[in-house]
Amino acid sequence: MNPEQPAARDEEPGEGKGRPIGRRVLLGTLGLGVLGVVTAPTLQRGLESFLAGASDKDPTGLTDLLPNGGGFRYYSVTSSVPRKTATTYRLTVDGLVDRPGSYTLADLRALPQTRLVRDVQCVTGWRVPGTPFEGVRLSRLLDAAGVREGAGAVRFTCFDGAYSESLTLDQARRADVLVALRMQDKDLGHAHGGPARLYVAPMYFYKSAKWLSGITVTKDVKPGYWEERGYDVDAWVGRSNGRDDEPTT
Ligand SMILES: Nc1nc2c(c(=O)[nH]1)N[C@H]1C(S)=C(S)[C@@H](COP(=O)(O)O)O[C@H]1N2
Ligand SMILES: [Mo]
Repeated sequence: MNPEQPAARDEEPGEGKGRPIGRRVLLGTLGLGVLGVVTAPTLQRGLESFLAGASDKDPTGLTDLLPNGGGFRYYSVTSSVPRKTATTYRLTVDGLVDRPGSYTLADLRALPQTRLVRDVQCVTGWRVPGTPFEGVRLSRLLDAAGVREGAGAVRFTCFDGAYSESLTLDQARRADVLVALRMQDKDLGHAHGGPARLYVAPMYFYKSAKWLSGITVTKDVKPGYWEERGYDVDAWVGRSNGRDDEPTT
């Protein structure tokens, strides 16, 4: 990405940085049999992308059993992401709050869980109907931390070391914004951003930061990874990014 052209849309949210188009075409010719053989992260990424695409056309539903099947594409802006387990995972809450702190996965699981079933819409066009997400309302974590006077936004960071997102405080406090621990009624797997990802139901899926590790209350919105590259901060499905998709909420 050329830093002099921050608004240029030559890089789509979800299209992995530097992944050549040719790879997808190549993988398409290899077929599904290669799954057990390919382990390199970048190849795996391209492969999962191919499989997700294949699942759209698979009447048997067999590819739904494969990583990120069921219509989802696997997206990461980094070529590899460290794995975090129930033992090593931490979610910190800091910034303009009275009680900064850190949650383990067990801490998050012990809080009241909210389950939402909504469509998922990526700004590149793919949509997955009726997907259950379950986790802790972000508003609960903000209330527990005690948001200070003068705060206006929330910034999210990820343990992939690169991705970030932001919401206004009003958006962050919506009842349909979760720190999700489960997706499709299963614990969130690594590929989908586990152990915990953000889930912003009414917005394009790039707002739903995977591998969530930090929640920082700030004064103003700081544009996230894709927003620095030209995508809308207020990413309402159907009312942003020049798109007219059916809203997801
Ligand atoms: N950390 C991180 N979160 C991310 C992304 C990413 O590259 N890194 N991609 C975003 C985009 S553009 C989409 S469409 C979804 C994809 O989620 P999935 O891989 O579970 O399908 O994650 C969003 N959250
Ligand atoms: Mo996306």
